[in-house]
Amino acid sequence: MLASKAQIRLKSARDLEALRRSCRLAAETLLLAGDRLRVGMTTLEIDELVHGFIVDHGAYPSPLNYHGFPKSVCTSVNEVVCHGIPSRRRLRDGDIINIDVTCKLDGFHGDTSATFFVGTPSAEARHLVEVTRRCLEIGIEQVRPGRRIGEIGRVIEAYAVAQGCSVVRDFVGHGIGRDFHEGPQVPHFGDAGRGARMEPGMTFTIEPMINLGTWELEILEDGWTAVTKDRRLSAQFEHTLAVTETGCEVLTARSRPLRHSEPTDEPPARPATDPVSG
Ligand code: EYF
Ligand code: CO
Repeated sequence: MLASKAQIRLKSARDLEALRRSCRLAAETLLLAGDRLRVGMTTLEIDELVHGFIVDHGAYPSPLNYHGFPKSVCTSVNEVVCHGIPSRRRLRDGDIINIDVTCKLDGFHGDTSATFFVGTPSAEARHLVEVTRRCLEIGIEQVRPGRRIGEIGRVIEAYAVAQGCSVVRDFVGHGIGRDFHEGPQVPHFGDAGRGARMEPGMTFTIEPMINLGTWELEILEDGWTAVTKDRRLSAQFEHTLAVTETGCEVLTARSRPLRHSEPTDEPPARPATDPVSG
């Protein structure tokens, strides 16, 4: 989200039950999107898939009409940092795509995203995606009562820079609950001493956007799509978390690995025709 001041609302046990359900649905939707991802499909087809699955489960796709956003999911390809609008653009072999799913179920939002490989990635795309995945993991490891929010951004920035990447500064993680975006803001860069101290019942996202080149962005003429200023690749992963008495609960944790993003036990894809028997 864009930086803004908003109230931090602690969640009750009952609120957390509802948040768990919306977050589970968001996670299942992202798994489905990964299963269906193919070279040659359009990002509009991803939008239709996500919209249908969320609505079929009695929920609402939170991005649709949010501040006027025209679609149900954000699809951000290659140099697009975030808020890519689904379109008739066809995915090509070697593309990377972030699919950012948020749904509202029984009054609460769940928000999660991942970056996927379309076909076979370049070495630099694989490096960026693995660095970004790790940035989210190490951010999550900082979440516990008494720590400041700033600790999350400090470790993410240090790791990303050590790996030769940069951290987007214009968009940050956010509190989430009955509103899609609440307090606190969760920067993915900066000083450990900054921000509120975490307490049990806080719920927020961590969603680092990591670039291969400069962290600077431009917004395209459509008014939504954020792209890297140098048009080099950008990747992002996101989870929704709750601070617990002892650490945190990843509310959007997945029930199985994400196809086309995380390593799975599946054998690699076989060629269409068998090279031995023809
Ligand atoms: C007001 C939008 C508003 N904003 C944030 C609206 O947190 C998100 N994903 O993890 C997130 C997703 C969407 C979103 C989808 C639409 N919007 C976009 C860009 C600018 C803006 O300014
Ligand atoms: Co978010």
